[in-house]
Amino acid sequence: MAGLIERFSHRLPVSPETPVISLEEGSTPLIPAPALSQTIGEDRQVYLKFEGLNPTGSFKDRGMTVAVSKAMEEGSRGLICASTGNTSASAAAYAARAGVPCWVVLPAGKVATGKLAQAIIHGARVIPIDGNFDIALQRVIEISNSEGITLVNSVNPYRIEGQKTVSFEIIDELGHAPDSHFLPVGNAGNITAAWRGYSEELESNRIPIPPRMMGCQAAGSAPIVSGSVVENPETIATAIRIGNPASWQGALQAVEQSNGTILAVEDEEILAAYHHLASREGVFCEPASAASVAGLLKRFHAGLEICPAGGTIVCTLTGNGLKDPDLAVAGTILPDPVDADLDSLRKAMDLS
Ligand code: AN7
Repeated sequence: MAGLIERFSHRLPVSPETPVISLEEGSTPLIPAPALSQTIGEDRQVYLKFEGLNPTGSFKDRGMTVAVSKAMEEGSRGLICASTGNTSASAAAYAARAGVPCWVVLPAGKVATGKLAQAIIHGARVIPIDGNFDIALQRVIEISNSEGITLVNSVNPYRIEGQKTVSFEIIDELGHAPDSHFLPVGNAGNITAAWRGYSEELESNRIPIPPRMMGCQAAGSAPIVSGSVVENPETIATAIRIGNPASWQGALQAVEQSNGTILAVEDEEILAAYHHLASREGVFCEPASAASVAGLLKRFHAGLEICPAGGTIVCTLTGNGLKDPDLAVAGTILPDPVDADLDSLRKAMDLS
């Protein structure tokens, strides 16, 4: 399958002169979630848009291919971003592909191991800071302006353009828009982008009504829910540990125009959804991604409206579970090795 720019060139700000920097991103599966659908009941179908199957393991690649291609077209001398991890992994990979340097500024000690490994192996200059994502973002905005290095956080408009394509794919695959779309919210670029995609489909009469946009923030990092900046955001879902989202207005617009909402989910609810997805649906996403499913289940259990009977719900799973292996194995104890003979193995299998 071709990359996004090739597939959607007529709907992206590119021209034949744009050098395409692609890793064949997008075209991710829309996986039915039978166990979740059964829980929700009333013949409602839940689908998981598994963005963790993008080339670097997260949805960020959709925006990155457009941002980096445009940067190359403009003759950029390098890329910079602040990141809770996934943006840095994606930026590092596309910078390697484009052959330009990449600097990533990260909150020290708060980035999942897999993401850090990616940034390093792709050759980015990794700079951990004593400060959170929000401070890192302020700094890279200042430095990119003064040094003429391209900022590839989602404040770069090309990131949002690339990420809007997720909505095109969902509509193509379902043959219609879902009734509700749940997704995790951190810096709020993704909800802004997905809403732009649906809005464009609405304007061009490809769908009659768009879905309700249901953004899910971690309770300890839920500035849009509380209506004020969170100075010291906390959550186990480090990807969305963000207290002052850059696309705050975009998120508000998405929920206002779509009659949706932004809700907060507790870390325990995120972890429950994370384990449910892995053990019941066979889908291993990272904790932040499970916030979408946590939000769906929270509203369902609270008796709040989620989607009409017989309707369709899409939950975006933004990143791959392998990004955060430490969390996956935390709290488990690996059994001691047993002898390699069949009897010992049978015994270890606990077959009675
Ligand atoms: C797995 O990498 O902000 O609301 O610096 O990695 O568009 O910010 C990551 C965000 C959801 C939130 N799920 O998306 C970064 C970064 C995962 C993420 C989000 C992120 P936005």
